[in-house]
Amino acid sequence: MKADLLIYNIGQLLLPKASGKPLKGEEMKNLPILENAALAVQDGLVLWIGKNKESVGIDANERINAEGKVVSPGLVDPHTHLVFGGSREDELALKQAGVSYLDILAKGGGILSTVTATKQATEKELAAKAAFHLERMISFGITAMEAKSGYGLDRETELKQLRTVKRLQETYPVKLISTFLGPHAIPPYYKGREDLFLDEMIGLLDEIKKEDLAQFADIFCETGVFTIEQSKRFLEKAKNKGFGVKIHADEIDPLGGLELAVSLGAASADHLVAASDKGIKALRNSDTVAVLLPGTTFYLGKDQYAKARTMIDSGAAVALATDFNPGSCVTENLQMIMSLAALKLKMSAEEIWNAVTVNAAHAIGLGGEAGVLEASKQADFVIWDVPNFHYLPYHFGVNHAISVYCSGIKRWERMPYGTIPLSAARETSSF
Ligand code: IZC
Ligand code: ZN
Repeated sequence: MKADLLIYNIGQLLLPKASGKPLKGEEMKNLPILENAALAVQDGLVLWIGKNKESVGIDANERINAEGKVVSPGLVDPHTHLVFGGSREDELALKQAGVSYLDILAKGGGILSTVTATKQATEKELAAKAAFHLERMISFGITAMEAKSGYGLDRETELKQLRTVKRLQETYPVKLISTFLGPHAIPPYYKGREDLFLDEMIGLLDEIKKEDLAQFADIFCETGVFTIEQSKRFLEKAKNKGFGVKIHADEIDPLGGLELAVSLGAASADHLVAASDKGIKALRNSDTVAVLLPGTTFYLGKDQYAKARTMIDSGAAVALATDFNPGSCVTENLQMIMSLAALKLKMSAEEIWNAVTVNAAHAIGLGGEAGVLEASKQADFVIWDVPNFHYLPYHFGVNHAISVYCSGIKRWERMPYGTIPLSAARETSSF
């Protein structure tokens, strides 16, 4: 057998199971693993997966020794606010002084401050900045992800953000899904006339569809932002126009966004820290994926995390995401989120790996296409510098990726240890 590339001597090859539906409840505990494995790639696709000893006959142009370490599908990040202008480090001191996220927003800061900076940036500047963050995400092992608009709140700037995502879709090898989040905050001019603003955002849906600028529509359903009724109105319109739907639901107050998501057949309901028991029960009987964002809870300094255990134990499908954004979760590191899922959400390592691969893919309409490694699928994978899959969430806050491949091409690689001559001790140390 001839191949372009052979990765051999893989200690654990993680093979999360793809099916037409996300993994729910007990199914999330099942993480198929092939030990002492090898992986062959041809023309950007997985050609063959098998035991290392069976790979000897493969005639590969390039051979990479994984040195007994872990290889997984590329990670999938199903909730990010990738494209924005400026930054909000000035709000950190306000947070330290006890001013809440919603209070900062109500005073014209928060999302609204990013809206001002995003309006001021040119499309080229936005693309350069988003590309910087996107490349960092790839370095952390992400090969498929979602990016939302929502820092425009007017036609011109929302379209500018969505076109930026399109530009990145065309120039980067990652699978990038675009979401229109026009109803992300109420512009000050529309205070008291929220429905009028919502009508304006609904009015953009046809144009966005025509230019194929977004695959999903999303809304921030929260106290002081959009009500349940407004969320229902917007998402129903979007769904009727052929968009997949998502919702920022029950992050701070339990408004019933989860119940709404399930009733609409949403691809995902995101945040869910304050989700009701009724909502969690409804989730169990649906294919809506609960996208949990523990990095945000951590960053906002909250004690109460989403009830991942109750959700999974009652049979729901859970995914994890960074929520990368300039206000409530400023990190591109999905590996850090995997650690928070272990420590704060009490998810097992098997559940966590499924949550950042197959289930995350389902949450953005890429079920079976991303987050999997199977013959004839795209060869998106990561070689990790960890001895087993339990190790990654355990050792937190760092980047464990050795190299990251999209369609069989190495797109990121860390500096090999030993290239910086610090000490002879590193020759004998591992991890
Ligand atoms: O910029 O604060 N929660 N939207 C809803 C965000 C966080 C992003 C931001
Ligand atoms: Zn968000």
